[in-house]
Amino acid sequence: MGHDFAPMKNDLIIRAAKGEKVERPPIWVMRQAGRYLPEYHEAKGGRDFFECCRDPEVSSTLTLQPIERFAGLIDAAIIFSDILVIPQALGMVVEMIDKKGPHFPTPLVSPDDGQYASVMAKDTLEAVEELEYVYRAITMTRKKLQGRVPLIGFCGAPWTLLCYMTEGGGTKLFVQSKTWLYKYPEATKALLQKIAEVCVEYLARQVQAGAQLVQVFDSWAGEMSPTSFRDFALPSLAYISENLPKRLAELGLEQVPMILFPKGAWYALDTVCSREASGGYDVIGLDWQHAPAEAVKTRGDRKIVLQGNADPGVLYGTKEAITATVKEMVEGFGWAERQSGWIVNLGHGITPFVKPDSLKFFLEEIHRQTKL
Ligand code: 1CP
Repeated sequence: MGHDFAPMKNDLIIRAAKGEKVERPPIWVMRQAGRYLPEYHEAKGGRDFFECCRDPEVSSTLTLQPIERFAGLIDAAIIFSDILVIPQALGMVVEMIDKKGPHFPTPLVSPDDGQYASVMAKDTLEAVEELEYVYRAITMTRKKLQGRVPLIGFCGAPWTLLCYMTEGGGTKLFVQSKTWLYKYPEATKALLQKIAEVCVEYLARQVQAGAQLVQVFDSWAGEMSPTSFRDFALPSLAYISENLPKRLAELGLEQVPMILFPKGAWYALDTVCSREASGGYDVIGLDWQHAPAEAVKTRGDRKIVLQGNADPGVLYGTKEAITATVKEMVEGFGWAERQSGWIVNLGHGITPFVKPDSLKFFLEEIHRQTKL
């Protein structure tokens, strides 16, 4: 199923993700399409969030908004969707409540719960078939991009998805997910493995549809202890990075760079930079609690690219504050000496109420300070 996409005019992020020397560091921003953009609200109108995800025309329009607004300053698009489409594909009901976030009316309660059995029994291929609308949105977006910048596909990491599936939404206490982890460890491992299998197939289908890099969002990795990360999260993350390349080869598709964003897992940076432990992610996303120079030291001479990691909150601050944060990154990631090994991003998604012009200034500062 080959597509006839336009040749790439800007493939900077793909070259950088492979560890190549590049003319400037590529930039994209997590959640770059979203609530801080007035045009997002305009295009979304009163529509339900998941309804927008399911409509390829709307999803591709939203994906392109930051690319158009920040033309020439931004080097990748990320498909407009959500990590919670996997629980939906596994048969769970997920609603998006305005200004509150995701809500599962019936989260997973215990391994004896009939819903756990039906999630586990759901056929993986059948589950990913239900996400056909994502693949159509990706293909449509690639066409609309006309080679301007590469398109990133994504999924939620198994542990982060398990948190939502058991908590039923966002949480501060992690009562249910920790109950699963420490009371039902075997059922938890089985569920993480099931989700990992779906992730592999789902990402492969996104690549088949036109995604040129993929990112795995482990937004709640920081809730684990180093031991629980090693015993629970890591095997499922390694399963994805080991099996996606095999699946792509089986489907006759080109390999794509893989990015892992284990938010808050500073304790595991050395581990996730190790191909033996994490299976082979090309890029590790850092949140803002890493000092860039320290993260570079931890990486050492391993051929892993670091992505990040400005505090998203700096975009509420002054131009001077943004300039200083950019300077710390440019120096800390050793841009002038290396000209490789770094993809610029924030340390987490851009937040609502940020003025789009503050992001523009951040992007311009990166361009200015990395000029060789
Ligand atoms: O440009 C883009 O990045 C848009 C695509 C995108 C992505 C990559 C969206 C749209 N969501 C995500 C990933 C996502 N979704 C993550 C991982 C990244 C992260 O840690 O932020 C997570 C945890 C979610 C779950 C989710 N979806 C939340 C967080 C809830 C919590 O626990 O605090 C929320 C608020 C959403 C809704 C959502 N997803 C995306 C948008 C634009 C929105 C806001 C919807 C709206 O109110 O209009």
